[in-house]
Amino acid sequence: MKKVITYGTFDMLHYGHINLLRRARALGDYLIVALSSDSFNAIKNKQSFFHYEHRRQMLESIRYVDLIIPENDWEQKREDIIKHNVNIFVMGNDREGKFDFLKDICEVVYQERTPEISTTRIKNHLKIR
Ligand code: C2G
Repeated sequence: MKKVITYGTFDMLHYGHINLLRRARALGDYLIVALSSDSFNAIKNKQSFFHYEHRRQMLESIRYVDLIIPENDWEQKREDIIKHNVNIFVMGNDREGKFDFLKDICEVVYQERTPEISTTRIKNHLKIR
């Protein structure tokens, strides 16, 4: 079984996230999403509209997602990949190159971001903080 992992906040789930999840899952047989906790969002300077539990609830309803684990810090990736026997690490190419240090333990794939859509854009349009 080829296992894939990806990380993110996935706030206000939109089709850009879904494209990422669908493409990540298509690279293997099992997709783990490490979902940023509310405390880690604060470290990332991200104020998510939905708290972790609601973001988790929405993500787990997506057919491409097989397992959700919390992402609590920047440093846990290596441990997660080893612990879950992950073969492929996937992130959007807005962070191209940032995770190449993981190449000694898994394949690292940066996927094209979906243009025109972002949580920030949705929030601004709806005038949400
Ligand atoms: N994404 C995308 N296209 C968009 C918007 C987002 O492909 N239009 C991808 C991002 O590139 C990312 C994933 O969807 O791979 C989740 O997006 P965010 O929640 O914004 O992820 P981020 O906060 O950058 O999390 O340790 C990694 C961090 O947790 C990264």
